[in-house]
Amino acid sequence: MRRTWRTVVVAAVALVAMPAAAAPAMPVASVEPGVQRLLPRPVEAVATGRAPFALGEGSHIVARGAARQVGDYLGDLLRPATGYRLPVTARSPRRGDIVLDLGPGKAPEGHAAEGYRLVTDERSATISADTPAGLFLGVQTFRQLLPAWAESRTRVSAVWQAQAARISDYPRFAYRGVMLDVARSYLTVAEIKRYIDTAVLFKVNTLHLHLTDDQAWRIAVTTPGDNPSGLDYDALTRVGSLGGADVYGNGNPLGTGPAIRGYYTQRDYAEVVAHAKARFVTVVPEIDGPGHTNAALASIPRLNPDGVAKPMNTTADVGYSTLDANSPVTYEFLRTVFSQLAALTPGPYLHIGGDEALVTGHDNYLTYLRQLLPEVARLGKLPMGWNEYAAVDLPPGAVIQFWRGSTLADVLKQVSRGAKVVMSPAGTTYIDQKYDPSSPIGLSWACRNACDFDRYYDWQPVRDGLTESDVIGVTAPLWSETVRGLAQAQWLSYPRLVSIAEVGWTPQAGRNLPDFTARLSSLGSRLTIAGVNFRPSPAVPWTTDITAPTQHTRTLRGEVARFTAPSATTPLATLTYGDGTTADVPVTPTTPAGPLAAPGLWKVTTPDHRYPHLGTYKATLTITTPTGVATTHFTIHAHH
Ligand code: TNX
Repeated sequence: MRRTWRTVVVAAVALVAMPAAAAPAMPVASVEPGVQRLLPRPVEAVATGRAPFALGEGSHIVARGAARQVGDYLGDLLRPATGYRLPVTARSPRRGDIVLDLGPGKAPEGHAAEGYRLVTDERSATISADTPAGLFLGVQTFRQLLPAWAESRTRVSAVWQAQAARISDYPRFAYRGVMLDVARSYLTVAEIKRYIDTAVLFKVNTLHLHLTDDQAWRIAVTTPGDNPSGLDYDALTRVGSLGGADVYGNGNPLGTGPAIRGYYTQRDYAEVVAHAKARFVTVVPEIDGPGHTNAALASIPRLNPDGVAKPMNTTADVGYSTLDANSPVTYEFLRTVFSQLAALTPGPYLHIGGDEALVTGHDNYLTYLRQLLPEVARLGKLPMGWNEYAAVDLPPGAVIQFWRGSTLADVLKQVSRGAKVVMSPAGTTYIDQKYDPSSPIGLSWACRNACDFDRYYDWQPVRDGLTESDVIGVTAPLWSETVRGLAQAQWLSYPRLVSIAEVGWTPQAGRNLPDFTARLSSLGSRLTIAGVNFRPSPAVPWTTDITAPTQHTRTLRGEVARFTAPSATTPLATLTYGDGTTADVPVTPTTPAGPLAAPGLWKVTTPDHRYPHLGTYKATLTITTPTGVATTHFTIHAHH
């Protein structure tokens, strides 16, 4: 339950000194102000004032045909916390069912690809869309209308209600991305999957994987039968994957420890792609070149003009390496790599990098792109590249990832010829940057002092002479020179990735910072309960959610409740037992907070408390944190 000032239930509890009559079996209901806390903000959402939707023991998920896979996904999400069976069936909807209604003309007009409608009331929660992707996005909205406890992987006592609302929603941009730099520091397949699972909650639909760089090569390439130059592709992982970004050029450590090593077999990669696809996320693989290629040059000697392998280099240095634009071996190599990647990648794009080729030479840079781009086309894919690559003529539909303005004239020229732009301006999308100088990890070249969610929110992605239709979306790159593993990746991502997700989803006119900040306040609970790390920004008035199950005991003892308190170091719990006794009771975090870790759930325990008489008591638990006071009520059936 939420803090009292946001709930409708404060009333109920005349603090009973005597056993309460006819106490409810469940904690007292609170209907959360659902539509006001959705992230990203929908195009149109109204609270209708009807009775809320209530998910119950007997609820079904009604989903037919191609809607079934989304129904299965939703069932898997909600079963652990609710403990309900939630069968996915084709029955005609009954009261309390979730209905996934798929069909032409169901989404808001003109938004068939990803648009959806969501109506919740006492009869049902109905999501309608033209496509399974639209249903999936509607499911993410519905998920946020439920109590944050719905994210729990274990059963929780809560009232599974969603505010009655009518929502009509669709994205501003089709491409809403996040980029993981697994080259500088590795993430396991399981970590990438977990990362995806969280990002989709905010309607992120693209995962850009930066697979190779100077420091390491992370994707297995098999040696093809047709191998004219006899290249040893196995060396890319045997040698190239052993690197990582460990230290700055001056030898100082980059992160909390050395970079994490590893690589993906093609099966691993396919597994990530399949996991993403099941969540309507497109994977965009990047093989950077002609610069950022030291790991390849260190793995395969023949890629070097002198035939001698470069040494691996595990500093963060870049800008010193280049493939040889004038060697046929280079293109033989690239053809092998990109054709294998294309075969494993259902999405339309192959990202060719193209950034910071500082020692390639301009003519050689042009030569490289003019030879590589036709290969991409031959594989049936559209090229994507960092904005430098707009130096050559691009095919219509090619995508320019705009990270800095230095090549703006080229970008505008290519856009006028039919190229599209994904905005990743470093100063407002690079989530690898420190939040502020006190951040233990992160770089600070692109954003120096105040780099919290507000800066990443408050910008206009259509600018610099570009029009709305030139821009297909946004991406938040998480460069990983300083990132070690999933928890740190999450810490840098949340809440800033949510800012970028809303920039990508919500119309500019529908966005403003105070409103976004207010909506963020309930995000901390949801992430805490989901077990997702984040940085509890001091600028957000984080809310507390409490769960306290009904008790059947004459002597109350041990754990009585759990709660979230994202930024509190010493929350205070006061328990009014319902028999005239009140006491401050101990709280302990399930996982402690640290400079790189938000606290986990807190537990409330009570010293043994024996009720004076048999009967039913109504207890009240109040949690006080620096950002507010939250109250819940629970029932104790005091029997023998
Ligand atoms: C610049 S952005 C890079 C990356 C680094 C990043 C660190 C871009 C296209 N190149 O190689 O990892 O800065 O913030």
